[in-house]
Amino acid sequence: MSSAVAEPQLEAEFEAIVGHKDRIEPRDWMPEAYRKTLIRQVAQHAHSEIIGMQPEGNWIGRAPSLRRKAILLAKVQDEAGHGLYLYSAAETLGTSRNELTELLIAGKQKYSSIFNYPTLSYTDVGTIGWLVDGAAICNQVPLCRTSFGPYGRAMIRICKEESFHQRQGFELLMTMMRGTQEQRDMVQESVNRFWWPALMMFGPPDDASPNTEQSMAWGIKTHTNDELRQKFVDMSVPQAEALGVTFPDPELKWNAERGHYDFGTPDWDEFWDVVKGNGPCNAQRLAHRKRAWDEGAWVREAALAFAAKESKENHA
Ligand code: FAQ
Repeated sequence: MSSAVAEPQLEAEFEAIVGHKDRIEPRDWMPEAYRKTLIRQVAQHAHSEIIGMQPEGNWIGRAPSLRRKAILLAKVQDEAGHGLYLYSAAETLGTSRNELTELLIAGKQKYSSIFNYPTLSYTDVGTIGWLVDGAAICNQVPLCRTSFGPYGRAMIRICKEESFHQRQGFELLMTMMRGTQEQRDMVQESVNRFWWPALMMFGPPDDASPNTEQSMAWGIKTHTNDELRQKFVDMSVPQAEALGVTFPDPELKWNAERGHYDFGTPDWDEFWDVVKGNGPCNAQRLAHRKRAWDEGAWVREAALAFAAKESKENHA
Protein backbone atom coordinates (compact mmCIF):
# COMPACT_ATOMS: atom_id res chain seq x y z
CA MET A 1 0.00 0.00 0.00
CA SER A 2 1.48 3.37 -0.94
CA SER A 3 1.52 5.54 2.17
CA ALA A 4 1.09 8.73 0.04
CA VAL A 5 -2.34 7.48 -1.05
CA ALA A 6 -3.28 5.75 2.17
CA GLU A 7 -2.36 8.42 4.68
CA PRO A 8 -5.60 10.47 4.68
CA GLN A 9 -7.57 7.24 5.06
CA LEU A 10 -5.30 6.07 7.89
CA GLU A 11 -5.56 9.44 9.53
CA ALA A 12 -9.37 9.32 9.34
CA GLU A 13 -9.35 5.85 10.95
CA PHE A 14 -7.03 7.10 13.71
CA GLU A 15 -9.27 10.12 14.37
CA ALA A 16 -12.33 7.84 14.49
CA ILE A 17 -10.70 5.52 17.06
CA VAL A 18 -9.59 8.45 19.22
CA GLY A 19 -13.00 10.15 18.77
CA HIS A 20 -14.82 7.03 20.03
CA LYS A 21 -12.43 6.89 23.00
CA ASP A 22 -11.20 3.50 21.83
CA ARG A 23 -7.58 2.52 22.13
CA ILE A 24 -4.68 2.95 19.74
CA GLU A 25 -2.39 -0.09 19.90
CA PRO A 26 1.33 -0.21 18.98
CA ARG A 27 0.79 -1.79 15.54
CA ASP A 28 -1.94 0.69 14.56
CA TRP A 29 -1.06 3.60 12.31
CA MET A 30 -0.61 6.83 14.25
CA PRO A 31 0.51 10.34 13.29
CA GLU A 32 4.19 10.94 13.99
CA ALA A 33 3.33 13.88 16.23
CA TYR A 34 1.08 11.62 18.37
CA ARG A 35 3.92 9.10 18.71
CA LYS A 36 6.38 11.85 19.61
CA THR A 37 4.08 13.39 22.22
CA LEU A 38 3.48 10.02 23.82
CA ILE A 39 7.18 9.17 23.93
CA ARG A 40 7.81 12.56 25.57
CA GLN A 41 5.12 12.12 28.21
CA VAL A 42 5.65 8.41 28.95
CA ALA A 43 9.45 8.82 29.12
CA GLN A 44 9.09 11.83 31.42
CA HIS A 45 6.72 9.80 33.57
CA ALA A 46 9.12 6.81 33.67
CA HIS A 47 12.09 9.04 34.55
CA SER A 48 10.03 10.61 37.35
CA GLU A 49 9.35 7.21 38.89
CA ILE A 50 13.05 6.27 38.80
CA ILE A 51 14.43 9.63 39.97
CA GLY A 52 11.54 9.71 42.48
CA MET A 53 13.16 6.77 44.29
CA GLN A 54 16.00 9.01 45.46
CA PRO A 55 14.39 11.44 47.95
CA GLU A 56 12.80 8.61 49.94
CA GLY A 57 15.47 5.96 49.28
CA ASN A 58 17.75 8.33 51.15
CA TRP A 59 15.86 7.43 54.37
CA ILE A 60 15.72 3.61 54.13
CA GLY A 61 18.87 3.20 56.24
CA ARG A 62 17.51 5.60 58.87
CA ALA A 63 13.97 4.28 59.30
CA PRO A 64 12.71 4.68 62.88
CA SER A 65 11.46 1.06 63.15
CA LEU A 66 11.55 -2.26 61.32
CA ARG A 67 7.89 -1.75 60.31
CA ARG A 68 8.59 1.66 58.76
CA LYS A 69 11.64 0.27 57.00
CA ALA A 70 9.68 -2.64 55.47
CA ILE A 71 6.97 -0.23 54.25
CA LEU A 72 9.47 2.23 52.76
CA LEU A 73 11.49 -0.53 51.07
CA ALA A 74 8.32 -1.88 49.46
CA LYS A 75 7.28 1.59 48.32
CA VAL A 76 10.63 2.49 46.77
CA GLN A 77 10.74 -0.88 45.00
CA ASP A 78 7.25 -0.21 43.64
CA GLU A 79 8.52 3.04 42.11
CA ALA A 80 11.27 1.08 40.33
CA GLY A 81 8.61 -1.28 38.98
CA HIS A 82 6.49 1.65 37.77
CA GLY A 83 9.48 3.04 35.92
CA LEU A 84 10.02 -0.30 34.22
CA TYR A 85 6.36 -0.73 33.13
CA LEU A 86 6.49 2.77 31.69
CA TYR A 87 9.79 2.27 29.84
CA SER A 88 8.25 -0.93 28.41
CA ALA A 89 5.17 1.04 27.28
CA ALA A 90 7.48 3.60 25.65
CA GLU A 91 9.40 0.83 23.89
CA THR A 92 6.21 -0.22 22.06
CA LEU A 93 6.39 3.22 20.39
CA GLY A 94 9.74 2.39 18.80
CA THR A 95 12.24 3.76 21.28
CA SER A 96 14.36 1.99 23.89
CA ARG A 97 15.02 2.32 27.59
CA ASN A 98 18.72 2.85 26.82
CA GLU A 99 18.00 5.69 24.45
CA LEU A 100 15.58 7.37 26.87
CA THR A 101 17.94 7.07 29.83
CA GLU A 102 20.78 8.56 27.78
CA LEU A 103 18.50 11.50 26.87
CA LEU A 104 17.60 12.01 30.53
CA ILE A 105 21.23 11.98 31.64
CA ALA A 106 22.15 14.41 28.86
CA GLY A 107 19.44 16.77 30.20
CA LYS A 108 17.36 16.42 27.01
CA GLN A 109 14.32 14.93 28.72
CA LYS A 110 12.55 16.03 31.88
CA TYR A 111 11.31 14.44 35.07
CA SER A 112 8.82 15.79 37.60
CA SER A 113 9.81 19.02 39.32
CA ILE A 114 8.76 17.63 42.71
CA PHE A 115 11.78 15.35 43.01
CA ASN A 116 14.18 18.29 42.99
CA TYR A 117 13.21 19.22 46.56
CA PRO A 118 15.15 17.73 49.48
CA THR A 119 13.82 15.36 52.16
CA LEU A 120 14.98 16.80 55.48
CA SER A 121 13.56 14.28 57.97
CA TYR A 122 11.63 11.01 58.07
CA THR A 123 8.46 13.11 58.34
CA ASP A 124 8.99 13.98 54.66
CA VAL A 125 8.45 10.28 53.81
CA GLY A 126 4.93 10.65 55.23
CA THR A 127 4.31 13.96 53.47
CA ILE A 128 5.54 12.63 50.12
CA GLY A 129 3.22 9.63 50.49
CA TRP A 130 0.24 11.77 51.40
CA LEU A 131 0.69 14.77 49.10
CA VAL A 132 3.03 13.68 46.28
CA ASP A 133 1.51 10.24 45.78
CA GLY A 134 -1.91 11.85 46.35
CA ALA A 135 -1.23 14.30 43.51
CA ALA A 136 0.15 11.45 41.39
CA ILE A 137 -3.09 9.46 41.87
CA CYS A 138 -5.23 12.48 40.94
CA ASN A 139 -3.22 12.92 37.75
CA GLN A 140 -2.88 9.22 36.93
CA VAL A 141 -6.35 7.73 37.52
CA PRO A 142 -7.65 9.53 34.39
CA LEU A 143 -4.58 8.24 32.51
CA CYS A 144 -5.93 4.67 32.94
CA ARG A 145 -8.31 5.71 30.11
CA THR A 146 -5.66 7.36 27.95
CA SER A 147 -5.89 6.63 24.23
CA PHE A 148 -2.66 4.60 23.91
CA GLY A 149 -3.30 1.02 25.10
CA PRO A 150 0.06 0.06 26.70
CA TYR A 151 0.24 3.35 28.65
CA GLY A 152 -3.34 3.04 29.97
CA ARG A 153 -2.84 -0.60 30.99
CA ALA A 154 0.41 0.21 32.82
CA MET A 155 -1.42 2.96 34.69
CA ILE A 156 -4.04 0.58 36.13
CA ARG A 157 -1.52 -1.36 38.21
CA ILE A 158 0.50 1.75 39.00
CA CYS A 159 -2.59 3.50 40.42
CA LYS A 160 -3.39 0.56 42.71
CA GLU A 161 0.12 0.75 44.15
CA GLU A 162 0.08 4.56 44.42
CA SER A 163 -3.06 4.22 46.49
CA PHE A 164 -1.17 2.11 49.06
CA HIS A 165 1.63 4.68 48.98
CA GLN A 166 -0.76 7.50 49.73
CA ARG A 167 -2.35 5.66 52.63
CA GLN A 168 0.96 4.71 54.23
CA GLY A 169 2.01 8.39 54.10
CA PHE A 170 -1.22 9.55 55.69
CA GLU A 171 -0.94 6.84 58.38
CA LEU A 172 2.66 7.86 59.16
CA LEU A 173 1.63 11.50 59.58
CA MET A 174 -1.44 10.57 61.64
CA THR A 175 0.79 8.56 63.99
CA MET A 176 3.04 11.60 64.44
CA MET A 177 0.06 13.91 64.97
CA ARG A 178 -1.02 11.68 67.87
CA GLY A 179 2.47 12.00 69.39
CA THR A 180 4.21 14.97 71.03
CA GLN A 181 3.91 18.68 70.19
CA GLU A 182 7.39 18.48 68.65
CA GLN A 183 6.20 15.72 66.30
CA ARG A 184 3.09 17.71 65.33
CA ASP A 185 5.32 20.72 64.58
CA MET A 186 7.52 18.54 62.37
CA VAL A 187 4.49 17.42 60.35
CA GLN A 188 3.26 21.00 59.89
CA GLU A 189 6.74 22.19 58.85
CA SER A 190 7.04 19.37 56.30
CA VAL A 191 3.56 20.03 54.88
CA ASN A 192 4.43 23.73 54.58
CA ARG A 193 7.45 22.86 52.41
CA PHE A 194 5.69 20.33 50.15
CA TRP A 195 2.28 21.94 49.56
CA TRP A 196 3.20 24.38 46.79
CA PRO A 197 5.62 22.02 44.97
CA ALA A 198 2.84 19.35 45.07
CA LEU A 199 0.47 21.79 43.31
CA MET A 200 3.16 22.43 40.68
CA MET A 201 3.28 18.71 39.80
CA PHE A 202 0.14 19.21 37.67
CA GLY A 203 2.11 21.40 35.27
CA PRO A 204 1.76 25.05 34.29
CA PRO A 205 -1.63 26.80 34.27
CA ASP A 206 -3.78 25.93 31.25
CA ASP A 207 -3.10 29.26 29.53
CA ALA A 208 0.67 28.54 29.72
CA SER A 209 0.50 24.83 28.80
CA PRO A 210 1.56 24.39 25.17
CA ASN A 211 0.70 20.66 25.01
CA THR A 212 -2.68 20.33 26.73
CA GLU A 213 -5.01 21.23 23.86
CA GLN A 214 -3.52 18.76 21.36
CA SER A 215 -3.03 16.04 23.98
CA MET A 216 -6.72 16.36 24.96
CA ALA A 217 -7.81 16.23 21.32
CA TRP A 218 -5.84 12.97 20.96
CA GLY A 219 -7.22 11.54 24.21
CA ILE A 220 -3.72 11.29 25.72
CA LYS A 221 -4.82 13.66 28.47
CA THR A 222 -8.47 13.64 29.52
CA HIS A 223 -8.34 16.64 31.90
CA THR A 224 -6.43 19.90 31.86
CA ASN A 225 -3.67 20.73 34.35
CA ASP A 226 -5.87 23.25 36.19
CA GLU A 227 -8.83 20.84 36.43
CA LEU A 228 -6.67 18.20 38.09
CA ARG A 229 -4.99 20.73 40.39
CA GLN A 230 -8.44 21.88 41.58
CA LYS A 231 -9.50 18.27 42.16
CA PHE A 232 -6.39 17.70 44.26
CA VAL A 233 -6.99 20.80 46.39
CA ASP A 234 -10.64 19.82 46.97
CA MET A 235 -9.60 16.30 47.95
CA SER A 236 -6.73 17.39 50.22
CA VAL A 237 -8.41 20.04 52.40
CA PRO A 238 -10.70 17.59 54.31
CA GLN A 239 -7.74 15.22 54.70
CA ALA A 240 -5.67 18.05 56.21
CA GLU A 241 -8.53 18.80 58.61
CA ALA A 242 -8.67 15.13 59.66
CA LEU A 243 -4.91 15.21 60.28
CA GLY A 244 -5.01 18.55 62.12
CA VAL A 245 -2.63 20.45 59.81
CA THR A 246 -3.10 23.55 57.68
CA PHE A 247 -1.84 24.46 54.21
CA PRO A 248 0.39 27.54 53.87
CA ASP A 249 -2.09 29.47 51.72
CA PRO A 250 -4.04 32.43 53.19
CA GLU A 251 -6.27 32.48 50.09
CA LEU A 252 -7.48 28.90 50.57
CA LYS A 253 -11.21 28.97 51.28
CA TRP A 254 -14.42 27.22 50.29
CA ASN A 255 -16.34 28.91 47.49
CA ALA A 256 -19.96 27.77 47.79
CA GLU A 257 -20.89 29.28 44.43
CA ARG A 258 -18.24 27.32 42.54
CA GLY A 259 -18.54 24.24 44.77
CA HIS A 260 -14.74 24.21 45.03
CA TYR A 261 -11.98 25.62 47.20
CA ASP A 262 -10.38 28.85 46.00
CA PHE A 263 -6.63 28.88 46.41
CA GLY A 264 -3.59 31.10 45.81
CA THR A 265 -1.24 31.10 42.83
CA PRO A 266 1.82 28.87 42.96
CA ASP A 267 5.13 30.63 42.33
CA TRP A 268 5.40 29.83 38.62
CA ASP A 269 8.83 31.49 38.36
CA GLU A 270 10.10 28.96 40.90
CA PHE A 271 8.43 26.15 38.92
CA TRP A 272 10.12 27.09 35.63
CA ASP A 273 13.42 27.58 37.39
CA VAL A 274 13.21 24.04 38.81
CA VAL A 275 12.10 22.62 35.44
CA LYS A 276 15.10 24.31 33.78
CA GLY A 277 17.47 22.53 36.18
CA ASN A 278 17.99 25.12 38.89
CA GLY A 279 16.04 23.53 41.76
CA PRO A 280 17.70 22.72 45.08
CA CYS A 281 18.53 19.10 44.12
CA ASN A 282 18.52 18.91 40.27
CA ALA A 283 22.30 18.46 39.91
CA GLN A 284 22.46 15.91 42.73
CA ARG A 285 19.54 13.83 41.36
CA LEU A 286 20.95 13.64 37.82
CA ALA A 287 24.50 12.93 39.04
CA HIS A 288 23.18 10.04 41.17
CA ARG A 289 21.18 8.65 38.23
CA LYS A 290 24.22 8.88 35.96
CA ARG A 291 26.41 7.12 38.52
CA ALA A 292 23.88 4.27 38.90
CA TRP A 293 23.58 3.97 35.09
CA ASP A 294 27.36 3.90 34.59
CA GLU A 295 27.89 1.40 37.41
CA GLY A 296 25.19 -0.86 35.95
CA ALA A 297 26.77 -0.97 32.47
CA TRP A 298 28.50 -4.30 33.13
CA VAL A 299 25.19 -5.90 34.19
CA ARG A 300 23.51 -4.79 30.96
CA GLU A 301 26.46 -6.03 28.90
CA ALA A 302 26.50 -9.39 30.72
CA ALA A 303 22.73 -9.84 30.27
CA LEU A 304 23.01 -9.12 26.53
CA ALA A 305 25.98 -11.48 26.13
CA PHE A 306 24.06 -14.21 27.98
CA ALA A 307 20.95 -13.70 25.83
CA ALA A 308 23.07 -13.83 22.65
CA LYS A 309 24.75 -17.06 23.83
CA GLU A 310 21.41 -18.67 24.71
CA SER A 311 19.92 -17.71 21.38
CA LYS A 312 22.96 -19.12 19.51
CA GLU A 313 22.75 -22.41 21.45
CA ASN A 314 18.99 -22.68 20.85
CA HIS A 315 19.49 -22.23 17.10
CA ALA A 316 22.54 -24.53 16.88
N1 FAQ B 1 7.78 18.85 36.19
O1 FAQ B 1 2.31 21.64 28.15
P1 FAQ B 1 2.50 21.07 29.50
C1 FAQ B 1 5.35 10.05 40.22
C2 FAQ B 1 6.81 20.46 31.41
S1 FAQ B 1 4.28 11.26 39.75
C3 FAQ B 1 8.63 18.97 35.14
O2 FAQ B 1 1.38 21.26 30.47
P2 FAQ B 1 2.03 18.20 29.41
C4 FAQ B 1 4.93 9.06 41.31
C5 FAQ B 1 6.22 19.61 30.30
O3 FAQ B 1 6.88 18.37 30.17
C6 FAQ B 1 5.17 12.43 38.72
N2 FAQ B 1 8.23 19.39 33.93
O4 FAQ B 1 2.93 19.53 29.39
C7 FAQ B 1 5.86 9.04 42.44
C8 FAQ B 1 6.41 20.52 29.11
O5 FAQ B 1 7.76 20.48 28.66
P3 FAQ B 1 8.21 19.61 27.34
C9 FAQ B 1 5.20 12.07 37.25
C10 FAQ B 1 6.92 19.67 33.77
O6 FAQ B 1 2.93 17.07 29.14
C11 FAQ B 1 5.46 9.52 43.66
C12 FAQ B 1 6.22 21.90 29.70
O7 FAQ B 1 6.46 21.78 31.10
N3 FAQ B 1 3.91 12.02 36.69
O8 FAQ B 1 6.38 10.01 39.67
C13 FAQ B 1 5.99 19.54 34.81
O9 FAQ B 1 0.82 18.35 28.55
C14 FAQ B 1 6.31 9.51 44.77
C15 FAQ B 1 4.83 22.44 29.45
O10 FAQ B 1 3.83 21.69 30.17
C16 FAQ B 1 3.72 12.17 35.34
O11 FAQ B 1 4.64 12.35 34.59
C17 FAQ B 1 6.47 19.11 36.07
N4 FAQ B 1 5.65 18.98 37.15
O12 FAQ B 1 1.49 18.13 30.92
C18 FAQ B 1 7.14 8.49 42.34
C19 FAQ B 1 2.29 12.03 34.88
N5 FAQ B 1 4.77 19.89 34.34
O13 FAQ B 1 7.98 18.16 27.71
C20 FAQ B 1 8.04 8.49 43.45
C21 FAQ B 1 2.15 12.00 33.38
C22 FAQ B 1 4.95 20.24 33.05
O14 FAQ B 1 7.27 20.04 26.25
C23 FAQ B 1 7.59 8.97 44.67
N6 FAQ B 1 2.36 13.28 32.78
N7 FAQ B 1 6.23 20.12 32.71
O15 FAQ B 1 9.62 19.94 27.13
C24 FAQ B 1 1.40 14.23 32.63
O16 FAQ B 1 0.25 14.04 33.02
C25 FAQ B 1 1.75 15.49 31.90
O17 FAQ B 1 2.96 15.27 31.20
C26 FAQ B 1 1.91 16.74 32.85
C27 FAQ B 1 2.37 17.92 32.01
C28 FAQ B 1 0.56 17.07 33.47
C29 FAQ B 1 2.95 16.49 33.95
